[in-house]
Amino acid sequence: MSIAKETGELLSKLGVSGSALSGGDLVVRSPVTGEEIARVGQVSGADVGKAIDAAHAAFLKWRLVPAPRRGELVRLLGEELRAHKEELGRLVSIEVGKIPSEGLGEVQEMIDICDFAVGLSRQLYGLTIATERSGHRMMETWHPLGVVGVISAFNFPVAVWSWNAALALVCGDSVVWKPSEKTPLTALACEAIFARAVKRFGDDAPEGLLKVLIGGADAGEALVDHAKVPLVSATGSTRMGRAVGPRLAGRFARAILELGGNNAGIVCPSADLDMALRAIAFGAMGTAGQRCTTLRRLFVHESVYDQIVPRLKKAYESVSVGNPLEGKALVGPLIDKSAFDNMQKALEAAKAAGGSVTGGARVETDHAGAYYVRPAIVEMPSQTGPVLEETFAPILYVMKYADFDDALAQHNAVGAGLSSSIFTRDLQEAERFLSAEGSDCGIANVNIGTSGAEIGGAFGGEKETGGGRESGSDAWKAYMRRATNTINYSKALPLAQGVSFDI
Ligand code: UN1
Repeated sequence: MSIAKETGELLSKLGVSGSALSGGDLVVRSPVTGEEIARVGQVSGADVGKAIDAAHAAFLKWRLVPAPRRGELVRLLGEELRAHKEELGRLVSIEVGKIPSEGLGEVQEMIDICDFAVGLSRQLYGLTIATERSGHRMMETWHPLGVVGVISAFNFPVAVWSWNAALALVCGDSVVWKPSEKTPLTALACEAIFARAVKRFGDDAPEGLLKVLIGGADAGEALVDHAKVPLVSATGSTRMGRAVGPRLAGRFARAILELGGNNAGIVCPSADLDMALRAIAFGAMGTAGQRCTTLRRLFVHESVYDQIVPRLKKAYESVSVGNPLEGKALVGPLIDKSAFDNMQKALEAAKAAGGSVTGGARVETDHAGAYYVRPAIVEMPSQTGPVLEETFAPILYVMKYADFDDALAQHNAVGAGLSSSIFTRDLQEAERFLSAEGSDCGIANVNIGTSGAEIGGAFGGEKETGGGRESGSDAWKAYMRRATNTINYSKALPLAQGVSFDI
């Protein structure tokens, strides 16, 4: 069966009508073969305003539905995702080129955040705070915020939406989602799955709780600039964040920015090298290097360099690269030609800076429009040139270090600050890496890789990664507004700070 035909069948099973897949002007291709799999329609500027108005009207009703009842909708969404995990996971593999376990893993991440949000729907706690005045009580209340705009990237086309949507919905918000132009089909599938959950939920789910905007940058800009959108959660490049952040700040809207990563690991003298090898291989080559958490830089202590780097090179030479829909490849395709070109440019620049490259060549297939590459490992004399930038492709830069403090300084000496790892069995090194003078990233791990975070923790990073936090822990607070309430149940009116004002 052709990929286009299979895509149509999967989408029909998921509830997307065939008519949505043809006749539009956005051409959708599968990176697996480069072939066209659909043509979908795109929104115009006026459509964006209408969608936001509808979502705002939905918000006005939804905010009055008790939070645990809102949680019931997300519970149903989780059930629908469980029931359609196979189809949606396969569609992710078709549209993004992920290997089957990663396509399914992405859907599992959606199910997990739904479970998390259902529990959260009964735990949107505020504090009761000691007041300095007698006969008074002070507390805080968390209220729904409004329409939440979600802008997502191609590489996690459905999970990142679900982190935002599951939290926003239990928090009493509605959602307007602008997925990547490269992945509209998985977004349409999510819209249909959500509609099923809404139908089962019943009448108190207002129409317009979720609006999906298939369109280009102009649709994203209209969402970012709209006065009725108090929060935009945007995932993508640092370049995109530099455009979005100031526009949101200009109208005092909130931003959750989850931007580029240039994640590093440090392999210390006491590291369990077998474990480190596996973690590095998955972190650097998994998802063909197209995770924002992908391991891109590795600092290896000189005493273990010759033990681990040759083994890593072997793993790079032998890892199976190929069609993720057939067979057992561990590395699928790059998303498109421009990703391939950027990878080649970075490798050229690395060579010019004295790097020694293993891998990186195109893996030829029968499909001229598909871009498979051998992951590249590059031994660098120092951290310069392309090592300082995120290239969204499977390139791992390896550098030797002698002094732990120096490795730590190098580790932190890049613009991005998303994820980081240390491989050590030395307690002092591990704790220093996690301490205030250690890794400056939003995620810092010991003896596991940089990628593949669980949903229970807050996800995001510092510096040029944008500072936002999504998913677990108390990330929900960004999706609500906090009111501090002081109640006087006395018969007097004492003023705070001992001020007297007797009229
Ligand atoms: C992303 O690449 O934008 O930690 C998200 C991970 C995944 C999420 C990645 N749970 O790698």
